[in-house]
Amino acid sequence: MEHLQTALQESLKKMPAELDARLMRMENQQKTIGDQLENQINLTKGQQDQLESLKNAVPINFEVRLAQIEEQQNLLQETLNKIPEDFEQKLQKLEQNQKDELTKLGAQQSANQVTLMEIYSKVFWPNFERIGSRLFYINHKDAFNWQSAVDFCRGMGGYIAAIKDQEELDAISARLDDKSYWLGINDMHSRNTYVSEASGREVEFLNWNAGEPNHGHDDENCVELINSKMNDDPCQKKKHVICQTDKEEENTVFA
Ligand SMILES: [Ca+2]
Repeated sequence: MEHLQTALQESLKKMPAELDARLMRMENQQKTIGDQLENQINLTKGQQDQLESLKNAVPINFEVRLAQIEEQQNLLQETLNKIPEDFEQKLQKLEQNQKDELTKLGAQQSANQVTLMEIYSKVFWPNFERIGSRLFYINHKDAFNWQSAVDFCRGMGGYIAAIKDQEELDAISARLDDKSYWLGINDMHSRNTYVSEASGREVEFLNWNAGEPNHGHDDENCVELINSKMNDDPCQKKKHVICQTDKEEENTVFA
């Protein structure tokens, strides 16, 4: 019994050291597990935060809006698919329509202008007629010296005529008999410088008869038209006259 007691005591004496060591081991294990658990918890918490912020970022009606966007995209795609053929056709049609309208408008405008010009000329120059692109009045019956011829045409609301080109000369000549007609051309101020009475400028077109201008007797300063040709003749001689309505400006109403 004493022996047993001694052994127990011995054992009890040893115990604290053993217990301590075991307790230390357990404590360490527990600490390791605790650390791991804490890491695990932190990790989970981080994921949770992430999820939370994602949830906040997604709008509440996300699904609805996504569906709308999808629908819009489909519509857009359908429209885009249709564009090449439709668009080109429509554009061509539009362009053609526009061209047609412009052509019609142009024709209408020209017609209006002609009508207006005719009305205008009838009101202001009732005795003038269109010959080529301009209006003329040919006096076949009276006889004027050159200055009276100038005055006569002014009295008619126009100017004594200077012919602008061969085409006009031909058209006028076709309406004349074989008599003489004064033109609004002279070289009174400077020999061989032939000036238009209407414009005050040197004329650009002359069609002299053979041997003219001859400045006969030194007093042939006015130009007549006879048998489709021009001749310088004394200004005091009496002849018929041709009048025009315009001053031969670049953009006259009847140019
Ligand atoms: Ca002559």
